Amino acid sequence: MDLRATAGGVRISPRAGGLCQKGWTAAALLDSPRRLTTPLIRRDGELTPAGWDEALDLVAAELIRLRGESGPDANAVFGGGGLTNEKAYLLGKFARVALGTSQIDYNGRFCMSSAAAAGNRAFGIDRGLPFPLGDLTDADTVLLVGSNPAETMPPFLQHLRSAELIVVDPRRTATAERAARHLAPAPGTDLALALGVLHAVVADGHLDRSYVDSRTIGFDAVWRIAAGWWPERAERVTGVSAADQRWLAARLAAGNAYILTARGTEQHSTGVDTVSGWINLALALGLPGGTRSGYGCLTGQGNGQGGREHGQKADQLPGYRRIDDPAARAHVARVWDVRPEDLPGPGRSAFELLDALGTPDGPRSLLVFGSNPVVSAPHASRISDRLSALDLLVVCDLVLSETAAMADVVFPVTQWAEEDGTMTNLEGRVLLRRRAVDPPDGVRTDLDVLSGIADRLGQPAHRFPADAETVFAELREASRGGLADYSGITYERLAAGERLHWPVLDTRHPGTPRLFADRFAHPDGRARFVPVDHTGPAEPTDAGFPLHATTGRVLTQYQSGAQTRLVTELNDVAPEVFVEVHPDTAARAGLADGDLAKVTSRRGETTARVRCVATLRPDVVFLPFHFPGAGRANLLTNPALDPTSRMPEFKTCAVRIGADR
Ligand SMILES: Nc1nc2c(c(=O)[nH]1)N[C@H]1C(S)=C(S)[C@@H](COP(=O)(O)OP(=O)(O)OC[C@H]3O[C@@H](n4cnc5c(=O)[nH]c(N)nc54)[C@H](O)[C@@H]3O)O[C@H]1N2
Ligand SMILES: Nc1nc2c(c(=O)[nH]1)N[C@H]1C(S)=C(S)[C@@H](COP(=O)(O)OP(=O)(O)OC[C@H]3O[C@@H](n4cnc5c(=O)[nH]c(N)nc54)[C@H](O)[C@@H]3O)O[C@H]1N2
Ligand SMILES: [Mo]
Repeated sequence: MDLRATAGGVRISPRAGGLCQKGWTAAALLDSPRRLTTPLIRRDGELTPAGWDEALDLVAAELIRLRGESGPDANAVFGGGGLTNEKAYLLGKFARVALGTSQIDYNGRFCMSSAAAAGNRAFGIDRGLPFPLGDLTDADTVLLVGSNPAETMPPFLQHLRSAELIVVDPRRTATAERAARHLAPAPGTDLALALGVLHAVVADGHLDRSYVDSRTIGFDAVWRIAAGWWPERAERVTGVSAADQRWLAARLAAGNAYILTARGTEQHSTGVDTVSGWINLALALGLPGGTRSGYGCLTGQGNGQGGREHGQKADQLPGYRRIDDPAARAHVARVWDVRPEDLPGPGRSAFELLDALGTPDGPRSLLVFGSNPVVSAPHASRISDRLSALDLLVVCDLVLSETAAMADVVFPVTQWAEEDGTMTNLEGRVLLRRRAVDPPDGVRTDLDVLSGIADRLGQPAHRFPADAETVFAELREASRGGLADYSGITYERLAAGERLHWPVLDTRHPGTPRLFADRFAHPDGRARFVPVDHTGPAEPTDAGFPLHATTGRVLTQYQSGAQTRLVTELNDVAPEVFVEVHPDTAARAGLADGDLAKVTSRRGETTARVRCVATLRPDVVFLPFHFPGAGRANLLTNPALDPTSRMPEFKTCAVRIGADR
């Protein structure tokens, strides 16, 4: 397909659910006049065009200076779940080897980290779907918890065509509209709901005793807590009726059922425990590892799965290894040809890293690859302040994002159709994308940028190759023997059309589409029930801030909007931030549909256009987070972090709403 022929002509058909990832990020943007095509250096306060050598020399010299003055942790790196596996891998190596810094994390921390941590805890491994996507076609029932795929993953809906859908979401979303039943808990109360339904499973005789006995451990401790969560009590906390909870328990116990979670239930300061609550429910029903049943987490970003496996996380080495595990350090150090003791230890998590920038103990420089935290990080005004306090901010991007606009140096990079690389999809299958079009003149790949800086930092050239397949060959070795083992995957096999789900142990191994068919990944092969209890949002509502604000996405904008806001056909559908409000709540605040409202939390305020939505809970307002400046939903959000995943509480904070005058 000639992508350029479709450029500018992205077709949007929300009703038909026809828009896919390519629609958001691709065609029109390949040709956008807003594409960056030359490096930029800030001079006298202005970003001005510069040559590649000049910009790379400047960055390397500054990194060396800062390291000399303040030590290796003076330099920090922020990556992205949209980067290819090769980029994510090389970025992690670049941080640990070329910079010697422990200070690297990425935006996936804001995305799937809670589900990842809960999956590791229960199953001993984290792969979004531990079964092939196609299995869902045979489902009788699919419970979607905090997921709105009608807007966020339209192509995915085709797999759910024959299933009865049940949606758990405070809002009556486009997905909930298609569902057989919609349960609308108050934001941040999902764990109470999961406990209430688990109580009903046991009390009404749906517990799968033989599965619990043969494939799991820890049920008794979980039941000690769930026993106290009779559905009527859960109803008082969540607003979901006890009858609906009992109905759900019975429905999930009948036939082939899947429980799938996404950001709505995960992006909380209790996100890991909440996902554990849903996994406990799935285990009690005997779903994980069944022939046609299971639990899974729906990934988000282009490479949400692979991006979390190969070392751009603060605590991680390639192959989903832990950076504090001596055996893992020894293996990866061997592949990297460095000494294990020279590898740094774990660094700060995403929000903590951003929040430490430019503080006396924090990093003095930040290199950003594939993220726009000025818009997408919680308590965004605080993050903008921290970025301003840096000695050096370097951003690699295709466009001048809000974060790039603050940078000292900007590098223009290629995007998906213009370069080779692999991505790993939500079912753990590795996909090869070949360069299909020529990049604009003046643009280089992220791998080129890393290679160029590493070279100037004195690294030998072979350590930081710019060729994607060469990087992948090294990634295979680094991942060998790890949980996410890619050692048997080659570009050749992928190009030949093989469908390879990791782990792939050698070049003849067929891959592992169903991870839990016989055993879970803990040494004893059993899944763990994890005792968790409901505590609720970090910031409850009160008289001053009586409403729960929750945030999320709309069909025609992608993420921080840096790309989609530039595509007229997409942007025109939702060109400015809005706030969904129940008509009664709006009336009480003196607001009508179409008015400009001021939404205020303890951290800041956002000005947004009122959309009255009669199906919304009166105690909830919703804002999309795709918009910049004074329209940033993240001016409101609460950076309270989950103790395990360090996920911020994007999905609930206390606000009030009033007229904007
Ligand atoms: N159009 C579009 N598609 C996208 C993206 C995009 O920006 N735009 N981003 C991609 C990425 S990176 C991701 S991570 C995925 C995210 O995909 P989703 O998780 O489907 O998206 P969200 O809109 O963040 O959240 C889903 C729902 O959670 C609900 N919710 C809020 N609070 C709660 C709660 O306490 N409990 C429950 N159960 N639900 C709650 C919201 O009302 C929302 O409808 O989408 C991907 N696809
Ligand atoms: N309030 C609120 N905030 C949220 C969320 C929410 O639900 N509510 N969701 C969170 C989630 S799930 C996510 S994933 C984050 C996403 O938010 P961000 O981390 O900001 O991610 P993007 O907007 O995708 O930013 C990607 C940037 O990288 C650029 N880019 C794209 N591809 C490449 C590439 O290959 N290389 C380089 N160098 N640059 C590239 C794009 O042009 C864009 O400027 O937002 C989080 N923030
Ligand atoms: Mo995400």
